Amino acid sequence: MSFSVPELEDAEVIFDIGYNAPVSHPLVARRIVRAKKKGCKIICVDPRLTETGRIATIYLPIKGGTNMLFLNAMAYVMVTEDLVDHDFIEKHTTGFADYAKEVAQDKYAPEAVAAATHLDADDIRRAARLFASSKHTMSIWGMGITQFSQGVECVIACSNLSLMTGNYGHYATGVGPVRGQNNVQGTCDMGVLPNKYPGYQDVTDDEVRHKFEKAWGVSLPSHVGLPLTYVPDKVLREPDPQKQIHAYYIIGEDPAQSDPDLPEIRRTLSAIDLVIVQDIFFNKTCEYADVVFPATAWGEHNAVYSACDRRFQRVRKLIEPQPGCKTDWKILCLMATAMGYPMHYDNTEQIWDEMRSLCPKFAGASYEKMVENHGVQWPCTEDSPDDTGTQYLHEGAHFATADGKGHFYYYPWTPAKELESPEYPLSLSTVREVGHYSVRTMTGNCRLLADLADEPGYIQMNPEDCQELGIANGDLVRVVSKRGHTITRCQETDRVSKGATYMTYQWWVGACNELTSAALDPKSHTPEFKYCACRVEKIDDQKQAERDVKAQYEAIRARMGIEVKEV
Ligand SMILES: Nc1nc2c(c(=O)[nH]1)N[C@H]1C(S)=C(S)[C@@H](COP(=O)(O)OP(=O)(O)OC[C@H]3O[C@@H](n4cnc5c(=O)[nH]c(N)nc54)[C@H](O)[C@@H]3O)O[C@H]1N2
Ligand SMILES: Nc1nc2c(c(=O)[nH]1)N[C@H]1C(S)=C(S)[C@@H](COP(=O)(O)OP(=O)(O)OC[C@H]3O[C@@H](n4cnc5c(=O)[nH]c(N)nc54)[C@H](O)[C@@H]3O)O[C@H]1N2
Ligand SMILES: [Mo]
Repeated sequence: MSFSVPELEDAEVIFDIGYNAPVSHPLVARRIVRAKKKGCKIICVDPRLTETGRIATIYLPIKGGTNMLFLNAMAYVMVTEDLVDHDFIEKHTTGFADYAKEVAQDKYAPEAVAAATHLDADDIRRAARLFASSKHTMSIWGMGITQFSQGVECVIACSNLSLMTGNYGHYATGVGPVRGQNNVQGTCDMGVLPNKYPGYQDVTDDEVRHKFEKAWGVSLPSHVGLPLTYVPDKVLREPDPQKQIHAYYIIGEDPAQSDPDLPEIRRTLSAIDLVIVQDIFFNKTCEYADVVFPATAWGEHNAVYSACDRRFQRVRKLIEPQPGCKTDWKILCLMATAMGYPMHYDNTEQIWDEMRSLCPKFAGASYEKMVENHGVQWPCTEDSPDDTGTQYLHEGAHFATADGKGHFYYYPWTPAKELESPEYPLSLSTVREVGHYSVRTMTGNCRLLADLADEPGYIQMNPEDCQELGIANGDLVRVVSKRGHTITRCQETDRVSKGATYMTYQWWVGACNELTSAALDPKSHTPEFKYCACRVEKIDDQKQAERDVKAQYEAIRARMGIEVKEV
């Protein structure tokens, strides 16, 4: 994220695309509301009418899977109506002329993309003019941009709009990919990526590799590792025994619930020789585990989390953990030691300081500074007290590229990999809901939250589709895709368009990942969770279906060792 979350309150225009802050990040949502109260204009682009869409100045109910067409149409208007910042483009960017020529093609005129994007051409023109009208336009996006086979290219297309209008490099402007979990930014910062060491240093860079080899007294491979989403392929389809995966050590992840195409994930987990799961609960993946390591949860250990705006924050231990549980770092030390590499640290600060000594971007972010300054935002390169970190990136529009400039790249639209067909006539997008968290280990056993929403979840459908299928609000329905099927409850709502359906991926019984496709973005290797084709079937015997759901739910809970108390 180039800016800091609090800056959103001083935005003049917020461009919100594929991101549902009121559900996913209520604290960010509050900043958006405060900005609006101060006069900020909001553009919201989402196929479903979200609460942000409801308070938006311009709400654009885009047809799912057409982000790039829309973004190129926005660029078309900016270029052809000459709304761009020529001075900024000349001083701080490269590649604009070629890019402008591409996006100015007739096929990107709002009138030309209106049919495919389901948008009104005038609304697109109004949105482009509003975006370009301010130097405090802040863009925020989420999974509605990234969870597509064309995710990365759409991120770049969003960035182009900010570059073209001079919306980079000063206070309350720039781009905000709003990240997922409290510490997903931290996992990337700390090198939990197949191509990076901590601090975004390349594993293919010899100098960097030698630095880590020297610090750890080991030799390290010079090739890029495998992304998570390639595991099924390397277990089920890899002919070369040297390249097959035989062991899978899973820390704080529940692929048997959160990965796409669960029937294939189950085949994968069953076929691997060794599965180790390290978690704070017995999750669905634990059913396939040979070994389970019980770890401590937040509040039971000291830690540092990075927020999505690059902010390291200290988190402290409040209570003693359950007997038998160890912190994640202690379990890792014991594993390393057992495997022949004695690893010892006295506390988390020692680990943190070692990391700082190896990562120039984070070198100055000491525990002390984090406490004094309510967190430290990287880059923070100097140990001296003067360097308190970086609130926003690219100050003065100096970019972190070799030539210091922002580069324009043009991409044509590529549709989602699986589209509606006569057999599967509806599109399925999978999203989040406010009362439950990802794989639901952390929220599923709380009665208050269960009162808000419970198994088997629901599928949001347009009233016209419900009527055509003879399904009423609240009915149990069967949802089927090429990969599998699941059972869930119909939620009739005119917030979604005809032909489009939405499920949340929080449910164990109504698990939408039985249906989703493992089509990946070639650059980020992120699955296309936001688009596949499905069909919804009416269930005639509702009473039997209710009994089946209850039985399935109880069986899963029993396997997970959850005591079911009737109240
Ligand atoms: N309560 C709660 N909060 C959470 C989570 C949770 O499980 N529960 N999960 C956390 C995690 S891991 C993450 S990554 C974040 C994610 O937070 P968000 O990015 O907000 O997540 P989603 O709800 O998956 O998707 C956002 C929006 O994209 C829209 N969308 C779908 N298809 C398209 C499309 O083609 N174009 C456009 N423009 N939009 C589209 C959806 O309608 C949805 O409103 O939330 C985090 N916060
Ligand atoms: N269909 C569909 N699927 C999706 C998505 C979608 O939009 N649609 N979104 C995707 C996204 S963005 C994400 S991030 C993933 C999330 O999916 P996951 O990462 O699988 O789910 P989480 O619930 O975030 O947590 C994973 C596990 O971490 C455990 N855990 C929590 N704290 C700790 C800890 O301190 N230590 C250890 N060792 N374990 C801990 C939890 O109990 C849980 O079992 O799902 C993805 N899957
Ligand atoms: Mo996420």
